[in-house]
Amino acid sequence: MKFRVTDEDVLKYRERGYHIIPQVIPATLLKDLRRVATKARELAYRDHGPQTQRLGFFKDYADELDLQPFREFTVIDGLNEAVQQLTSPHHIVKPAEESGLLFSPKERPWSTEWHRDWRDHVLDAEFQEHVGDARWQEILDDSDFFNQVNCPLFEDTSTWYLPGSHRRLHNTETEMAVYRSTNQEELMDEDKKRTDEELELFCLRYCQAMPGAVQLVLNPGDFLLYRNTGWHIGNYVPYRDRMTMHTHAMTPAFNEFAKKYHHLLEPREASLERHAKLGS
Ligand SMILES: O=C(O)CCC(=O)C(=O)O
Repeated sequence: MKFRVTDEDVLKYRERGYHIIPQVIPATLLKDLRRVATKARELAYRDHGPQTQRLGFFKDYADELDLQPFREFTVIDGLNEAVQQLTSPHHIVKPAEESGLLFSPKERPWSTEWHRDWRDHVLDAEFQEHVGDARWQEILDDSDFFNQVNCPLFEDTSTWYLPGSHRRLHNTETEMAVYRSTNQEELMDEDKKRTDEELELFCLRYCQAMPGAVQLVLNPGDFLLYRNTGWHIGNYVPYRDRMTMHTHAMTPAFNEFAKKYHHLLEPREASLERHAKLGS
């Protein structure tokens, strides 16, 4: 096997909810990816405003972006085998055309709220109607679902994660107190109450307030796989040159789930887009 994954890594991935495979991107591909990611960042700022944190679905940009390096990323020799070792033989890294990149903002710091993907982004009534607690617990326990990837082209310390939270149906009181201590408007300083430095430190303190959370330190080409049903957060500063491949390890079951319920996430996506534009 090209990238080493031990039995202990597999066990830890199940328990903690994240694992980093070091340096999966070879140097020549890293150079090509940095070149196209720089162009992609311009397009992201152009289309979603200077405070945006992502560009998704490269296939929508096929006329403007050279997609070849992204295609090469998804089929890096030995990568799917390493992911499958950590998860199951039917996991596969999502095709590049359907993937995206995460960026640093151009103008001001900001952070997302602490969140657990999917459950926190759909309305309660719709969640109960379409999924419900019992099915959700099965999904949390099933590693076929929600395996997200961050793979940075430059050093990246933006992502924080709370190990072991990915399989819990309910949050603790302390976690909810941290979550409720602020909101997205304040974390983006929409009222422009803070200087850039005050805002940066405010966001950092909010990340640090989550008990047991770890700041993930990713070097160029490191491949972070994480169950994004665990508490996590992205904390952004313009001085960090962030360009991070952002994708998923997919399975047939997760594909089906994502397609079936994609419409439930639309209000959340519209809200992030609105915040990114307001924040600029
Ligand atoms: O920027 C990050 O690393 C986190 C992104 C995030 O929170 C998400 O995709 O749900």
